Amino acid sequence: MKHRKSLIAASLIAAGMASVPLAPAGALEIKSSDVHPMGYPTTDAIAYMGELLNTWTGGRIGIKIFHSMQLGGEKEALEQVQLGALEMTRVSVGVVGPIVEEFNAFNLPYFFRSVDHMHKVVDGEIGTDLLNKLEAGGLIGLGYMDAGSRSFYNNVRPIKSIDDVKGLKIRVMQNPIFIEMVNAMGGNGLPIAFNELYTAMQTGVVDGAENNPPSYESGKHYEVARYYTLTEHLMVPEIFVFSKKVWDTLPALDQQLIRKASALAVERERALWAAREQASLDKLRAQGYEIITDIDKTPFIEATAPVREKFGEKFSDLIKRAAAVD
Ligand code: GTR
Repeated sequence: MKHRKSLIAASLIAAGMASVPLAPAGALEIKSSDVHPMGYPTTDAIAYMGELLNTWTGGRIGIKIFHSMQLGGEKEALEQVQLGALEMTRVSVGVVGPIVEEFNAFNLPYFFRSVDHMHKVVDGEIGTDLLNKLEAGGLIGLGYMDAGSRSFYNNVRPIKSIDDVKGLKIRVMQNPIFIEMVNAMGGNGLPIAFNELYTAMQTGVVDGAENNPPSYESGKHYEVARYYTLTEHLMVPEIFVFSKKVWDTLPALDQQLIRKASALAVERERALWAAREQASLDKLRAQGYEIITDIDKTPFIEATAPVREKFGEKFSDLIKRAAAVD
């Protein structure tokens, strides 16, 4: 009897095991982080990339997205990817300067002439060269995404001219260029991680920050910094990168599939971006937020000339090449 019972148990276990699908050989779950929630152009594009990989490989490769700052800020995420603890992350080029210094050209205020100019630079030789340089820093650059232009918001006063920036404590991304940029305009730039920003504004550690309309809207920053002025002083692209440590262990075919899916994710993000930028502005206006658009940018451009000179000096050739792209 005892013997029979254990036989049944054994066969049940065997049956149970047979019904659990075994992970296909060479299965790869790509963990990818983003500070934005799902439903944002960048996270949606990475989710789309995951769907493509899933379909192409019959479920062998997939992407699990750690969104909404679950893994902290962008600096930490990049470190995790360099170590190979995380396979992928999508970050702003704003925090990539310490890894490949030339990226800082894209972080200079009023650097790109237009979205079209930015696309031509990042999609051309310059953009590709810079992505390739990431390899020495332990990262595989997979592509650029759009993030529009960044503008000021704060809770003290509407910025109607550069004089209104005077004395404002403005949060910036963790890069000295942005601190000096705000200081050059008369404000006080303070580097704070994105995941700490809302509280920093709420508690008055800073008076405001600067970002594109979708981030301002999606992060509900308007709740604690109601005055938004389209100074459009930065046009910082975003990138998504893969851990070189993990990449080097992948078969060439998987690398190709990831590259192919990345290119399609870029296309998807750019289409989503254009629509989202407009939708965010519409939503804010509908909620009664006044967005100042008729601002004279010339004093802002002039005030930041020393920042472009100081930080651009080291890569003046690259800057000339980018300026010549049309
Ligand atoms: C957003 C960007 C994020 C992050 C954030 C910030 O526009 O999409 O990657 O860089 O700005 O200000 O930290």
